[in-house]
Amino acid sequence: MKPFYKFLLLSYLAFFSCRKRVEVNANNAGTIRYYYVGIDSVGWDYVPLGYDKYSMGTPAAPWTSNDSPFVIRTSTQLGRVVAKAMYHQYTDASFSEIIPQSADMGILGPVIRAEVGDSIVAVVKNNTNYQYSMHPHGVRYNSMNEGVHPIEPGNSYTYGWGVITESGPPEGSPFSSVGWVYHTHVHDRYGADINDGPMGFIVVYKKGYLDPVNNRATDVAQEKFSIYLYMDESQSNYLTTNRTLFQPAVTVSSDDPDFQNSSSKATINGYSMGNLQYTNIPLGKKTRWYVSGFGDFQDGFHAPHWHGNTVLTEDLVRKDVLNIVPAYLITSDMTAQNAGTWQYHCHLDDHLQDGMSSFYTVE
Ligand SMILES: [Cu+2]
Repeated sequence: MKPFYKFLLLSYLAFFSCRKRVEVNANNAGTIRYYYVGIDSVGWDYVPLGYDKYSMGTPAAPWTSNDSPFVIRTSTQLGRVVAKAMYHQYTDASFSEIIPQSADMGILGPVIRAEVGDSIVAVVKNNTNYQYSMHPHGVRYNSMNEGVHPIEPGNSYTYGWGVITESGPPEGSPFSSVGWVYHTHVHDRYGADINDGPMGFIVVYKKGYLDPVNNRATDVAQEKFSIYLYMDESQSNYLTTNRTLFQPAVTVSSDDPDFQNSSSKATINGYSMGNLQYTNIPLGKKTRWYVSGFGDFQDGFHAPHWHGNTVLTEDLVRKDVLNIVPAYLITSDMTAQNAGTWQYHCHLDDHLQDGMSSFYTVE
Protein backbone atom coordinates (compact mmCIF):
# COMPACT_ATOMS: atom_id res chain seq x y z
CA MET A 1 0.00 0.00 0.00
CA LYS A 2 1.36 3.44 -0.93
CA PRO A 3 2.27 5.50 2.14
CA PHE A 4 -0.30 8.19 1.40
CA TYR A 5 -3.17 5.74 1.11
CA LYS A 6 -1.94 3.98 4.18
CA PHE A 7 -2.07 7.34 5.93
CA LEU A 8 -5.63 7.87 4.73
CA LEU A 9 -6.68 4.47 5.95
CA LEU A 10 -5.05 5.05 9.30
CA SER A 11 -6.71 8.42 9.49
CA TYR A 12 -10.13 6.96 8.83
CA LEU A 13 -9.61 4.38 11.52
CA ALA A 14 -8.31 7.02 13.87
CA PHE A 15 -11.36 9.21 13.37
CA PHE A 16 -13.42 6.53 15.02
CA SER A 17 -11.11 6.26 17.96
CA CYS A 18 -9.58 9.05 19.97
CA ARG A 19 -8.27 12.44 19.02
CA LYS A 20 -4.80 11.52 20.21
CA ARG A 21 -4.58 8.83 17.60
CA VAL A 22 -5.45 11.36 14.90
CA GLU A 23 -2.66 13.64 16.07
CA VAL A 24 -0.20 10.77 15.94
CA ASN A 25 -1.14 10.29 12.32
CA ALA A 26 -0.63 13.97 11.70
CA ASN A 27 3.07 13.37 12.19
CA ASN A 28 3.10 11.10 9.18
CA ALA A 29 1.65 13.39 6.53
CA GLY A 30 -0.22 16.65 6.23
CA THR A 31 -1.97 18.59 8.92
CA ILE A 32 -5.13 17.64 10.76
CA ARG A 33 -7.47 20.63 10.51
CA TYR A 34 -9.98 20.69 13.34
CA TYR A 35 -13.28 22.51 13.01
CA TYR A 36 -15.85 22.77 15.78
CA VAL A 37 -19.13 23.55 14.11
CA GLY A 38 -22.44 24.09 15.86
CA ILE A 39 -25.75 23.95 14.03
CA ASP A 40 -27.75 26.71 15.69
CA SER A 41 -31.24 28.15 15.39
CA VAL A 42 -31.14 31.83 14.47
CA GLY A 43 -33.62 34.60 13.84
CA TRP A 44 -32.93 35.58 10.25
CA ASP A 45 -33.77 38.85 8.51
CA TYR A 46 -33.50 38.57 4.73
CA VAL A 47 -33.31 42.34 4.38
CA PRO A 48 -31.62 43.70 7.52
CA LEU A 49 -31.20 47.20 6.04
CA GLY A 50 -34.99 47.47 6.12
CA TYR A 51 -35.29 48.59 2.50
CA ASP A 52 -34.69 47.35 -1.02
CA LYS A 53 -31.31 48.86 -1.75
CA TYR A 54 -31.15 47.38 -5.22
CA SER A 55 -34.41 49.09 -6.30
CA MET A 56 -33.26 52.31 -4.65
CA GLY A 57 -35.68 52.07 -1.77
CA THR A 58 -35.26 54.33 1.24
CA PRO A 59 -36.24 53.96 4.89
CA ALA A 60 -39.23 56.19 4.07
CA ALA A 61 -40.26 54.25 0.97
CA PRO A 62 -38.58 50.88 1.48
CA TRP A 63 -40.29 48.43 -0.84
CA THR A 64 -41.56 48.10 -4.37
CA SER A 65 -44.87 46.37 -5.06
CA ASN A 66 -42.82 43.38 -6.24
CA ASP A 67 -41.06 43.23 -2.87
CA SER A 68 -44.12 43.31 -0.64
CA PRO A 69 -45.07 39.61 -0.75
CA PHE A 70 -41.56 38.64 0.35
CA VAL A 71 -40.95 41.17 3.10
CA ILE A 72 -44.25 42.28 4.68
CA ARG A 73 -45.67 40.15 7.48
CA THR A 74 -49.44 39.52 7.21
CA SER A 75 -51.81 36.67 8.03
CA THR A 76 -51.17 35.31 4.53
CA GLN A 77 -47.37 35.66 4.23
CA LEU A 78 -44.36 35.20 6.48
CA GLY A 79 -42.50 38.40 5.73
CA ARG A 80 -38.80 39.12 6.06
CA VAL A 81 -37.89 37.70 9.51
CA VAL A 82 -38.04 33.97 10.22
CA ALA A 83 -36.32 31.33 12.33
CA LYS A 84 -33.67 29.36 10.45
CA ALA A 85 -30.63 27.20 11.14
CA MET A 86 -27.00 27.83 10.28
CA TYR A 87 -23.54 26.48 10.93
CA HIS A 88 -21.33 28.49 13.30
CA GLN A 89 -17.67 27.83 13.95
CA TYR A 90 -16.80 27.56 17.65
CA THR A 91 -13.40 27.93 19.27
CA ASP A 92 -13.32 24.43 20.78
CA ALA A 93 -15.29 21.38 21.84
CA SER A 94 -17.00 23.28 24.65
CA PHE A 95 -19.12 24.99 21.95
CA SER A 96 -19.35 28.10 24.10
CA GLU A 97 -17.70 30.75 21.92
CA ILE A 98 -18.57 31.45 18.28
CA ILE A 99 -15.77 32.61 15.99
CA PRO A 100 -17.15 35.65 14.15
CA GLN A 101 -16.81 35.98 10.40
CA SER A 102 -17.17 38.83 7.95
CA ALA A 103 -20.66 40.22 7.45
CA ASP A 104 -20.71 39.33 3.76
CA MET A 105 -20.75 35.62 4.63
CA GLY A 106 -24.39 36.05 5.66
CA ILE A 107 -25.97 32.75 6.58
CA LEU A 108 -23.00 30.70 5.33
CA GLY A 109 -21.11 28.51 7.75
CA PRO A 110 -17.36 28.78 8.31
CA VAL A 111 -15.04 28.28 5.37
CA ILE A 112 -13.33 24.94 5.96
CA ARG A 113 -9.79 25.28 4.65
CA ALA A 114 -7.10 22.65 4.08
CA GLU A 115 -4.18 21.86 1.82
CA VAL A 116 -3.80 18.78 -0.34
CA GLY A 117 -2.44 16.01 1.90
CA ASP A 118 -4.23 17.28 5.01
CA SER A 119 -7.14 15.74 6.86
CA ILE A 120 -10.20 17.56 8.15
CA VAL A 121 -11.87 16.69 11.41
CA ALA A 122 -15.24 18.42 11.77
CA VAL A 123 -16.84 18.05 15.18
CA VAL A 124 -20.46 19.00 14.57
CA LYS A 125 -22.97 19.66 17.35
CA ASN A 126 -26.65 19.98 16.54
CA ASN A 127 -28.11 22.60 18.86
CA THR A 128 -31.47 22.75 17.07
CA ASN A 129 -34.70 20.77 17.47
CA TYR A 130 -34.39 19.19 14.03
CA GLN A 131 -32.21 16.62 12.35
CA TYR A 132 -29.32 17.95 10.28
CA SER A 133 -25.97 16.70 8.99
CA MET A 134 -22.85 17.91 7.19
CA HIS A 135 -22.18 16.50 3.75
CA PRO A 136 -18.94 17.64 2.07
CA HIS A 137 -18.20 17.83 -1.63
CA GLY A 138 -14.77 17.19 -3.10
CA VAL A 139 -13.03 15.48 -0.19
CA ARG A 140 -12.57 11.79 0.51
CA TYR A 141 -14.83 9.98 2.97
CA ASN A 142 -16.30 6.61 3.77
CA SER A 143 -20.01 6.10 4.29
CA MET A 144 -19.80 6.89 8.00
CA ASN A 145 -18.36 10.28 7.12
CA GLU A 146 -20.54 11.03 4.10
CA GLY A 147 -22.83 13.29 6.11
CA VAL A 148 -26.12 11.76 5.03
CA HIS A 149 -27.09 10.33 8.41
CA PRO A 150 -28.98 12.73 10.65
CA ILE A 151 -27.38 14.16 13.75
CA GLU A 152 -30.20 14.08 16.25
CA PRO A 153 -31.10 17.25 18.18
CA GLY A 154 -28.62 17.81 21.00
CA ASN A 155 -26.16 15.26 19.65
CA SER A 156 -22.70 15.66 18.17
CA TYR A 157 -20.91 13.79 15.42
CA THR A 158 -17.27 13.85 14.37
CA TYR A 159 -16.60 13.66 10.65
CA GLY A 160 -13.19 12.78 9.21
CA TRP A 161 -12.36 13.68 5.63
CA GLY A 162 -9.24 13.13 3.56
CA VAL A 163 -7.96 15.99 1.41
CA ILE A 164 -6.53 13.97 -1.44
CA THR A 165 -4.81 15.00 -4.67
CA GLU A 166 -8.16 14.85 -6.42
CA SER A 167 -9.61 17.33 -3.93
CA GLY A 168 -7.22 20.08 -5.03
CA PRO A 169 -6.46 22.07 -8.17
CA PRO A 170 -5.38 19.84 -11.08
CA GLU A 171 -1.75 19.52 -12.09
CA GLY A 172 -0.66 22.60 -14.00
CA SER A 173 -3.59 24.73 -12.91
CA PRO A 174 -2.70 28.39 -12.46
CA PHE A 175 -5.17 28.45 -9.59
CA SER A 176 -3.74 27.70 -6.16
CA SER A 177 -7.07 26.63 -4.70
CA VAL A 178 -10.38 25.10 -5.59
CA GLY A 179 -13.69 25.55 -3.80
CA TRP A 180 -16.32 23.03 -2.79
CA VAL A 181 -19.59 23.24 -0.88
CA TYR A 182 -20.81 21.46 2.21
CA HIS A 183 -24.38 21.34 3.43
CA THR A 184 -26.90 19.44 5.48
CA HIS A 185 -28.01 16.36 3.54
CA VAL A 186 -30.31 14.27 5.68
CA HIS A 187 -31.31 11.45 3.41
CA ASP A 188 -34.76 11.30 1.84
CA ARG A 189 -35.40 14.92 2.68
CA TYR A 190 -34.88 17.63 0.15
CA GLY A 191 -36.74 20.86 0.64
CA ALA A 192 -36.75 20.67 4.43
CA ASP A 193 -33.00 20.62 4.70
CA ILE A 194 -30.87 23.06 2.79
CA ASN A 195 -33.74 25.58 2.65
CA ASP A 196 -33.38 25.81 6.40
CA GLY A 197 -29.95 27.36 6.01
CA PRO A 198 -27.03 25.03 6.93
CA MET A 199 -24.46 25.34 4.11
CA GLY A 200 -20.94 26.59 3.54
CA PHE A 201 -17.69 26.29 1.61
CA ILE A 202 -14.62 24.08 1.68
CA VAL A 203 -11.46 25.42 0.04
CA VAL A 204 -8.63 23.09 -0.85
CA TYR A 205 -5.24 24.70 -1.51
CA LYS A 206 -2.17 23.36 -3.23
CA LYS A 207 0.39 22.31 -0.65
CA GLY A 208 2.07 25.39 0.81
CA TYR A 209 -0.56 27.83 -0.52
CA LEU A 210 -2.79 28.27 2.54
CA ASP A 211 -1.76 31.45 4.39
CA PRO A 212 -2.51 30.55 8.01
CA VAL A 213 -2.42 34.15 9.20
CA ASN A 214 -4.80 35.65 6.67
CA ASN A 215 -6.80 32.48 6.00
CA ARG A 216 -6.59 32.68 2.23
CA ALA A 217 -4.43 31.59 -0.67
CA THR A 218 -0.92 33.00 -0.42
CA ASP A 219 -1.14 34.39 -3.97
CA VAL A 220 -4.39 36.35 -3.61
CA ALA A 221 -5.26 39.46 -1.61
CA GLN A 222 -8.84 38.54 -0.79
CA GLU A 223 -11.30 35.65 -0.97
CA LYS A 224 -15.07 36.08 -1.31
CA PHE A 225 -17.93 33.58 -1.28
CA SER A 226 -21.42 33.50 -2.77
CA ILE A 227 -24.28 31.02 -2.76
CA TYR A 228 -27.26 31.85 -4.98
CA LEU A 229 -30.41 30.18 -3.73
CA TYR A 230 -34.16 30.52 -3.41
CA MET A 231 -34.74 29.71 0.25
CA ASP A 232 -38.20 28.19 0.37
CA GLU A 233 -39.68 28.81 3.80
CA SER A 234 -42.75 26.74 2.93
CA GLN A 235 -40.40 23.72 2.90
CA SER A 236 -38.58 24.58 6.12
CA ASN A 237 -38.54 22.52 9.29
CA TYR A 238 -39.28 25.83 11.00
CA LEU A 239 -42.49 26.44 9.02
CA THR A 240 -44.90 25.65 11.85
CA THR A 241 -42.90 27.81 14.23
CA ASN A 242 -42.59 30.61 11.72
CA ARG A 243 -46.33 30.73 11.09
CA THR A 244 -46.96 31.75 14.72
CA LEU A 245 -43.64 33.04 16.05
CA PHE A 246 -44.29 36.59 14.86
CA GLN A 247 -47.49 38.63 14.61
CA PRO A 248 -49.84 38.55 12.97
CA ALA A 249 -49.93 34.77 12.94
CA VAL A 250 -50.22 33.25 9.49
CA THR A 251 -53.66 31.71 9.11
CA VAL A 252 -53.76 30.91 5.40
CA SER A 253 -52.99 27.30 4.40
CA SER A 254 -49.33 26.53 3.76
CA ASP A 255 -50.50 24.99 0.48
CA ASP A 256 -51.93 28.28 -0.71
CA PRO A 257 -50.14 29.19 -3.97
CA ASP A 258 -49.63 32.84 -2.97
CA PHE A 259 -48.27 31.78 0.41
CA GLN A 260 -45.88 29.40 -1.30
CA ASN A 261 -44.73 32.04 -3.76
CA SER A 262 -44.16 34.62 -1.04
CA SER A 263 -42.25 32.07 1.06
CA SER A 264 -39.59 31.53 -1.58
CA LYS A 265 -36.90 34.14 -0.93
CA ALA A 266 -34.40 34.99 -3.67
CA THR A 267 -31.07 35.23 -1.88
CA ILE A 268 -27.32 35.48 -2.09
CA ASN A 269 -25.77 34.21 1.17
CA GLY A 270 -29.23 34.51 2.73
CA TYR A 271 -29.77 38.17 1.85
CA SER A 272 -32.17 39.73 -0.62
CA MET A 273 -32.70 42.99 -2.46
CA GLY A 274 -29.19 44.41 -2.40
CA ASN A 275 -28.85 43.94 1.35
CA LEU A 276 -25.65 41.92 0.91
CA GLN A 277 -22.61 44.19 0.62
CA TYR A 278 -19.15 42.83 -0.17
CA THR A 279 -16.40 45.17 0.97
CA ASN A 280 -12.61 45.42 0.78
CA ILE A 281 -12.17 44.21 -2.78
CA PRO A 282 -8.65 45.57 -3.34
CA LEU A 283 -8.01 47.68 -6.42
CA GLY A 284 -5.41 46.16 -8.72
CA LYS A 285 -4.97 43.03 -6.62
CA LYS A 286 -6.36 39.57 -6.99
CA THR A 287 -9.63 38.63 -5.33
CA ARG A 288 -10.69 35.01 -5.58
CA TRP A 289 -14.44 34.46 -5.83
CA TYR A 290 -15.96 31.08 -5.00
CA VAL A 291 -19.48 31.05 -6.42
CA SER A 292 -22.11 28.35 -6.10
CA GLY A 293 -25.86 27.90 -5.86
CA PHE A 294 -28.61 25.49 -5.01
CA GLY A 295 -32.17 24.78 -6.01
CA ASP A 296 -34.28 22.59 -8.26
CA PHE A 297 -35.24 22.45 -11.92
CA GLN A 298 -37.59 25.38 -11.44
CA ASP A 299 -35.27 27.81 -9.72
CA GLY A 300 -31.82 26.25 -9.32
CA PHE A 301 -30.06 27.80 -12.32
CA HIS A 302 -28.29 31.08 -11.77
CA ALA A 303 -26.25 33.58 -13.74
CA PRO A 304 -24.08 35.51 -11.28
CA HIS A 305 -23.06 38.78 -12.91
CA TRP A 306 -20.57 41.40 -11.75
CA HIS A 307 -20.92 44.94 -12.97
CA GLY A 308 -17.76 46.97 -13.28
CA ASN A 309 -15.09 44.26 -13.42
CA THR A 310 -14.42 40.89 -14.98
CA VAL A 311 -13.11 37.58 -13.70
CA LEU A 312 -10.90 34.83 -15.06
CA THR A 313 -12.32 31.35 -14.56
CA GLU A 314 -10.39 28.12 -13.98
CA ASP A 315 -10.50 27.33 -17.70
CA LEU A 316 -8.81 30.71 -18.31
CA VAL A 317 -11.85 32.27 -19.91
CA ARG A 318 -12.59 35.92 -19.23
CA LYS A 319 -16.16 36.45 -18.02
CA ASP A 320 -18.46 38.76 -16.13
CA VAL A 321 -21.32 36.26 -15.94
CA LEU A 322 -21.05 32.73 -14.58
CA ASN A 323 -23.36 29.81 -15.21
CA ILE A 324 -24.31 27.91 -12.07
CA VAL A 325 -26.35 24.73 -11.70
CA PRO A 326 -27.20 23.30 -8.26
CA ALA A 327 -24.12 22.64 -6.08
CA TYR A 328 -21.81 23.50 -9.01
CA LEU A 329 -18.97 25.72 -7.94
CA ILE A 330 -16.84 28.09 -9.97
CA THR A 331 -13.56 29.42 -8.65
CA SER A 332 -12.60 32.64 -10.42
CA ASP A 333 -10.16 35.50 -9.98
CA MET A 334 -10.96 39.20 -10.23
CA THR A 335 -8.13 41.68 -10.49
CA ALA A 336 -10.34 44.71 -10.06
CA GLN A 337 -9.34 47.71 -12.16
CA ASN A 338 -12.52 49.70 -11.64
CA ALA A 339 -12.97 51.27 -8.22
CA GLY A 340 -16.40 51.92 -6.79
CA THR A 341 -19.51 50.13 -5.62
CA TRP A 342 -20.99 47.85 -8.23
CA GLN A 343 -23.95 45.55 -8.62
CA TYR A 344 -23.41 41.81 -8.35
CA HIS A 345 -26.59 39.89 -9.05
CA CYS A 346 -28.27 36.96 -10.78
CA HIS A 347 -28.90 37.79 -14.42
CA LEU A 348 -32.06 35.70 -14.69
CA ASP A 349 -34.68 38.44 -14.87
CA ASP A 350 -37.21 36.85 -12.55
CA HIS A 351 -34.54 36.02 -9.98
CA LEU A 352 -33.29 39.60 -10.07
CA GLN A 353 -36.80 40.96 -9.77
CA ASP A 354 -37.42 38.72 -6.75
CA GLY A 355 -34.35 40.18 -5.05
CA MET A 356 -31.31 38.07 -5.98
CA SER A 357 -28.96 41.03 -5.88
CA SER A 358 -26.02 42.40 -3.94
CA PHE A 359 -23.23 44.98 -4.19
CA TYR A 360 -19.47 44.80 -4.01
CA THR A 361 -17.07 47.64 -3.36
CA VAL A 362 -13.62 47.92 -4.92
CA GLU A 363 -11.45 50.18 -2.77
CU1 LIG B 1 -30.66 33.04 -10.22
